[in-house]
Amino acid sequence: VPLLIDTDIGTDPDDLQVLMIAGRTGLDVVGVTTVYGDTDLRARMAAVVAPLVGIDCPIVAGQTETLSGREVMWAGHEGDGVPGIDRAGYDRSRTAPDFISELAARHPGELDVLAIGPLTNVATALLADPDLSSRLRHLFVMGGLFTADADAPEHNVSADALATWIVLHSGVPTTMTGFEMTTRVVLTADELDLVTGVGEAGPILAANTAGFVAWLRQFGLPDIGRGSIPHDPIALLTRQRPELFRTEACRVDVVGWGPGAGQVTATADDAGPVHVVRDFDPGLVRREVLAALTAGA
Ligand SMILES: [Ca+2]
Repeated sequence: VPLLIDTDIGTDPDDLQVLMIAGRTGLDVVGVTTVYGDTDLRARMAAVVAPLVGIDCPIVAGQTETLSGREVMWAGHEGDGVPGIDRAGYDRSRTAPDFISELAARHPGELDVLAIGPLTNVATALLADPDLSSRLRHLFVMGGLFTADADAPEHNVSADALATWIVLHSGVPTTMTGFEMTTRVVLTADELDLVTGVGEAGPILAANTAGFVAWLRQFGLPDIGRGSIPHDPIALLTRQRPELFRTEACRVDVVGWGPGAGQVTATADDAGPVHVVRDFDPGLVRREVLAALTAGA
C-alpha cells in the first residue's frame, strides 16, 4: 500500500528515524512532504537523507505558516550536521497540499498518509480538494495528549490547532498516537549508538539528536540524556504492526482556537472515525522500533 510521509523533519530527530525505518524496511513510500516553518530547509534535509536510507520518491516542500495564525516555533539546530544540505535539490514544481491531492487521485482508496508534524499540509489539501477525504485510505497521526490532567497541549496538535480541527472533522479514517503513549518508550544513548553507527545516515541522526537535546536543555525540559523518544516511529508502527496496539474508536474534539487551543478530548464512539491508541507493551514496541531502525544492517 502506497505511503506518503508528511513530516517536520529537522527539529526532533524522530522524523529522521521514520525515514530510516521506511527506507530500511522497504516500505512503498511514494512521497515525502515537509511542513511547518522553513519547509525548504526541511525538504533539503529529506533530500539528503532519502537516498542514504533507500527512499526514492518525490520530496516536496509544504506550508510554512500555520492555518491558525500561531507563530512557528523554530529551534535553530534544524539542518545542522547534514552534509551537502546547501546544494540539495528536491521537486519544486508543486506544493505539498497539491502533491497530496495528486497522489490520492493516482491511488484512489489506497493511499495512506503518515502525518508526523503539525497538520497544516493535510488540512490545506482537504480544504482545497473536496474529493480528497474520500480518496485517502487511512491517516496515521502522531499527536495529541489524551490525559485528563493535561496542563500543556501536545506540540503537533497545538502548533496548528485549526488544521487539527479540520483534519479530525474530515471523516478520513484515522489512527492517532498521543504523546502520553509515545513517552512510554525511551531509546537509551547506547541503543541510539547502535543506530547512528549504521550507514551514512547514522552521523546525521547523531547530529540531529545532539542538537535537539541541547535545545531541550535550554528550557529545562525533561532530560533523557542523549536518548530519544521515538514518537513518530511508534505512529508508523501502528500502521505496520497494528496487532501490537489496543485502539479505541472515538470522536475526538480539539479546541481549534482561543485559550486552550490544541487541547483534545476523545469520547468513545463506535461510529467515530478516529482510533485512539490506548495501550501497548512498551518493551515490545521498543524492540520493534530498534529492529526496524537497524534493519538490513
Ligand atoms: Ca515530527
